[in-house]
Amino acid sequence: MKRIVSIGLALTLLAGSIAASGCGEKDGTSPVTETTAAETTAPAETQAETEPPVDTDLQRAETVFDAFIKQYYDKGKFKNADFWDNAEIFETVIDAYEVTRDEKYLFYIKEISDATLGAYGKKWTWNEYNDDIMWLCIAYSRAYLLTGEADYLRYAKINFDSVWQRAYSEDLGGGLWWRTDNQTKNSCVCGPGAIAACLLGKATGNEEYYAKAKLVLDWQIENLYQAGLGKVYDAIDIKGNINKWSSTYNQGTFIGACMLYYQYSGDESYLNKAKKAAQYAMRTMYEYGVMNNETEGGDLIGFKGILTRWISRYAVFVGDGEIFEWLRRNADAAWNNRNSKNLIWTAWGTKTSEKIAQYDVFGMSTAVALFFNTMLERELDEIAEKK
Ligand code: 7K2
Repeated sequence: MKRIVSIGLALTLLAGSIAASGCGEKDGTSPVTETTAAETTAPAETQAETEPPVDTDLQRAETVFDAFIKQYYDKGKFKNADFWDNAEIFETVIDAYEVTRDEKYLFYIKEISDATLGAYGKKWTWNEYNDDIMWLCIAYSRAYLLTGEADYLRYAKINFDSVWQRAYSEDLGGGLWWRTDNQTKNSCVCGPGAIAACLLGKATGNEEYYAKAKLVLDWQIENLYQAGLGKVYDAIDIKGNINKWSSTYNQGTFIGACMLYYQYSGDESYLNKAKKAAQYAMRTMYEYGVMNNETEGGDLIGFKGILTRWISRYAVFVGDGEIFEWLRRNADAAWNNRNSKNLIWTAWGTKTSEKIAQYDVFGMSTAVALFFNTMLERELDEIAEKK
């Protein structure tokens, strides 16, 4: 029987105060006929009294993680993952460690870091996409905050400082350029840039990083955010044309950036914006339903894992059970739609085909993030028990 993990997790990173262990059981019934070893549960009467109950949430998370690794992982590299896919799949593995504190994930973090540095070097500014570099800065900052490995902080800091230098400008009133051709300023670089800055502020104690986070976030709020709705717009071009499309990843990083900046500043207006943006995603974009879109192209397919990361941490921080109800609905649907290899495509409301060649690794990673991030709900249970 698998052990129940002790979960002293996200809030060490986010608020730094709550350490918890939890082992609540949740239903994981599945229509898939074959039974895997991981699903087998001893009947209650045959369970030794001293044995802990089976942790279904953890089993599901580990089952999809193991299946994903088996299919796509080789010595620190994910099959066919490009720079930003790799950064975000790296973040998903960091989620697994942050949520479970199981040391087995530290092995992957180190191996993925080694492979990432091997493939892309220690300085990533050869990449013309400023957003790509910010995503990897987030991954390395989080890895540092969780492990204390000084090199991780060094790579995050060097690269953030360099990309900030070239990406920040006063054109259009502020904000970060998406690429080095300086044509558009996008939420996909401003949100991650503000998050990376907050994490570096926390990691280094240097308040200048928080000042940078505020600079970018305030500009984004002014230019790429509809305050009434909580809707995050995609981008603005050099002529001032705004692309008002909203997406899970931009809602997610905006929520994360607002929450992190609130945790530093105590300015409630940021927390209110995180709330609005979370509600927009859950209520307006999905009407509390299962996320079953963003299935096209090489980018969209990886977006919703990013939303689960930041909306779950926000929900823990403010104690919002409704968000976890929604995430759990998504997790149940995704689990029930896994294929016989326990792989789950990014359309969580649709059965994953057995013909997996049609799927891209990035889109197969989002459910892994969903399962681990949904486990953060236990923090809420802990808080409720203490009250
Ligand atoms: O246009 C931008 C962004 O505003 C939009 O949300 C998405 C939608 O497309 C690009 S961002 C995608 C980039 C992410 N970084 C790596 C690049 O290779 C990739 O184009 O898809």
